[in-house]
Amino acid sequence: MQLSRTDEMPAWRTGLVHLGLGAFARAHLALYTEDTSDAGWGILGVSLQRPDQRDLLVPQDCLYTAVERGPEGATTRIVTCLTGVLVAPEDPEAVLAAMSAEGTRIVTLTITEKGYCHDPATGRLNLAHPTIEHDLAHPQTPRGAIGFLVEALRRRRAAGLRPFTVLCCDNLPANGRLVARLVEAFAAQRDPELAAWIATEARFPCSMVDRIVPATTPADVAEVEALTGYADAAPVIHEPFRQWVIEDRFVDDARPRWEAGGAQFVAEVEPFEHMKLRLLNGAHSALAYLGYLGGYETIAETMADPGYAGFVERLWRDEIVPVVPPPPGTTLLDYVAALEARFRNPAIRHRTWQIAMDGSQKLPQRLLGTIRERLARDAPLPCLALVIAGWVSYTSGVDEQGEPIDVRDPLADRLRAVQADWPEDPEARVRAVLALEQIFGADLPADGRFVAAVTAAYGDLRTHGARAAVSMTGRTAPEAP
Ligand code: CS2
Repeated sequence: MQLSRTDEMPAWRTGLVHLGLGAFARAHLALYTEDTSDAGWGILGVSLQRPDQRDLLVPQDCLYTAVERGPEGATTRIVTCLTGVLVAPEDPEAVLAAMSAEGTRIVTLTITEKGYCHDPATGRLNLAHPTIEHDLAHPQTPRGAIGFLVEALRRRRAAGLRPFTVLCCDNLPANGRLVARLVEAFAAQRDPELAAWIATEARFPCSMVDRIVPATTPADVAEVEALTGYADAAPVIHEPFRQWVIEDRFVDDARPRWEAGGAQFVAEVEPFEHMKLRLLNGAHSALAYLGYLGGYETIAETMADPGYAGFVERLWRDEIVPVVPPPPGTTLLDYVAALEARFRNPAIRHRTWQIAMDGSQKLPQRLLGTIRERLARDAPLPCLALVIAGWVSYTSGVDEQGEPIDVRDPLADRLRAVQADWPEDPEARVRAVLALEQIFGADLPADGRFVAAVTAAYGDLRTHGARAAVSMTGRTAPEAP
């Protein structure tokens, strides 16, 4: 049977435009919105690149199945709150019209780290980025999220409308403030008065989002039909856990009652975000690079290896937890115990290769902040150093068997080229990668303790291989023979 709308379903109207309609937003934002049962807050999804989501969703009336997979089994739910899907490159005007419509009060974003066209080390807008250059030269037909936001805000101002709230749902530090800075910097290039209006009238709340949502596979599609009896070309698969902590700062207080689904509205998101980015995402990236190099396909498989489970435990307990301040009402060791169970969930097949993507954009907020904290305390960081060494090794593009790795990263070519300059000299290779200031800033490459720790860890990886290096790193006492 085909999925199609029925009279019993709520008649959602667009109140929110979402840029970057991927599996994560459909399994997080959309479910929280569905839980409000407030039909005035339907979501119009926008794909900034490819037509795939639209092509799959529109023929089924923009309905889809959310499949919750826990260790004990799966439950399904039909999501109804999507009002349409637009494909920006095909019709940027339609996207701008929707964003500047009076009924649109919020624009949410999940465009991944690289979608912001910023310098990950400093958080500043990269004016030399091809998308930014294009959008400044052709502001009426933008390609990137920042260009769309600024043009839509300009149109709202020209039409005498209130601005929308921009709610960033990507894993970036102080994500609302970051986007505000980028939008204002871009707007200032176009019109300083517009930039000033945005700065005073618009709102960019910070938020911390959390739910593990692996990419949907053909096997998932087949399983959903077997479970539900419906043919759904675009289901999303997610874990039971979800969390959303949002700074309560919206234009005219216009927002859905997301607390109905358990979202927390707080004055200060930063402690929650630090905890999540550094403990969850930091460990995810660690398992992604070192697990991939060790020959593991998914996070759950990697965690099933006691060598890796012990490593990530030491990474959390000895190196990250001591330098992360706990958010109000949270015990970090409980948080970590819950994370371990989430990572072990065998029903979620989250590929190490998927998480390994775009490391150059992810490392700063996931790992380098923690590394700076430890260096400031002159504290050892063997596990963190091994993770960075794992990333260096991964981005060389060749695995431990000499097979090519499909490295997806905006800096992939650069990373490979830098390493290829030093075929016979591993230390020089590591130094050359760590010297990339857009990732490591100016401070880390100049810190002899950091460079020495990563170089030593890289040596261990090459000599012993990832599985053995992981098992031995960070143990205070050597293992009994
Ligand atoms: C993952 C995240 O792909 C990745 O880099 O670390 O998508 C992670 O699954 C989510 O942030 C969990 O909330």
